[in-house]
Amino acid sequence: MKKNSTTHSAQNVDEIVSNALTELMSTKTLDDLDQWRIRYLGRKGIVVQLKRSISDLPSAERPEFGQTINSASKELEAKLLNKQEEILASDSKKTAESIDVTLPGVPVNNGSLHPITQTIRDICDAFTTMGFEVIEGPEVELDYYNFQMLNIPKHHPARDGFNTLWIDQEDSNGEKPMLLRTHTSPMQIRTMENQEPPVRLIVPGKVYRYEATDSSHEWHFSQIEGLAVDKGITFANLKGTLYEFARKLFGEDVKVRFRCDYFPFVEPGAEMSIDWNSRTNQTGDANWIEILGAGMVHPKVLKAVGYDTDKYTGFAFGIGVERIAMLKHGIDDIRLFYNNDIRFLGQF
Ligand code: FA5
Repeated sequence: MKKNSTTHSAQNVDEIVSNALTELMSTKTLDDLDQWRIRYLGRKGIVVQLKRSISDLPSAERPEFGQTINSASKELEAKLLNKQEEILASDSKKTAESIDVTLPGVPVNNGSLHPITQTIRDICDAFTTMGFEVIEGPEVELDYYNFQMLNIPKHHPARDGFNTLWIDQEDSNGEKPMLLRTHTSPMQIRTMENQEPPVRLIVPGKVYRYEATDSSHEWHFSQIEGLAVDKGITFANLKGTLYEFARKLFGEDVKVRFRCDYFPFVEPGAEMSIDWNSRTNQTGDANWIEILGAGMVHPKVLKAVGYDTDKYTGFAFGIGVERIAMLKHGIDDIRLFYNNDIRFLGQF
């Protein structure tokens, strides 16, 4: 309403109030209601314009017209509040009605342990029931523990087999003394340096090698080292322990192959394999997957840590965890474990 159209009569005010209430009845939302409030009760709204127009009246008529406008204004404000409550109540009723409590719930996706973590736990369980203790060691290791104390001095050709990732830090001789451990075997030395026999432990952990990946090789993977040193330990104890481990993990009828192998820190050395075809219900000749290296701890290694080799002998092994997980679940590509594809990981 424009100022010059404001006429100064109670009848005119009644008309304005009546129009306002008709409009108010048709508002459905809080937004509509706010537009209505601005139009009638806002700072530049119709009620304010009416109030300003009082000064145009002869002073005798001003009080009565002022009262008319005040009561009109109060009425509009009260109706505004009522309408607001009405709209809010109907909104919450609509929300409540839109929830169908009889619908089935949305399934929640539970997280699960990574298959390699699960396999590490299974392997550790198998060995702890045989009396082995679980320990851990550093992934950034010294050449001294990773190679030298394991009978692999500098320039030994066996170093070529462990494609090493060196830490880029030189000592005063210009040599790099630190590396990412290429196997868990350094923990054999770290333990024996600080503990007298009997020793019976396993060491799960990550290892790193600078090598090309394929379906059975990763550049970072997990191993579980095993070490037992005591009086009278023989190669038969080693075989018996590893066969029992295989049976615990894969069942009584697991098909295992044990063959000679060479590692400078054991004598004699061996490797153990499991038949992929019998694990995955395939026919034909055995398809052997190497799962671990092992052997009797070399007397040079025992002497280097100060053990009496006339009294003590021991066996050691290093298990490839990913290979065990592949055989357990019939997974034919090791790289799947670390692609972080939830469609793969979600199966475990
Ligand atoms: C070693 O690492 C020795 N330290 C094992 C050992 C310990 C021997 C104690 C004697 C006494 P090797 O490099 O073969 O050995 O690795 C051991 C196992 O780790 C292998 O049998 C295999 O299962 C797994 N492995 C080796 N290289 C890879 C790789 N690139 N990716 C995945 N698994 C691997």
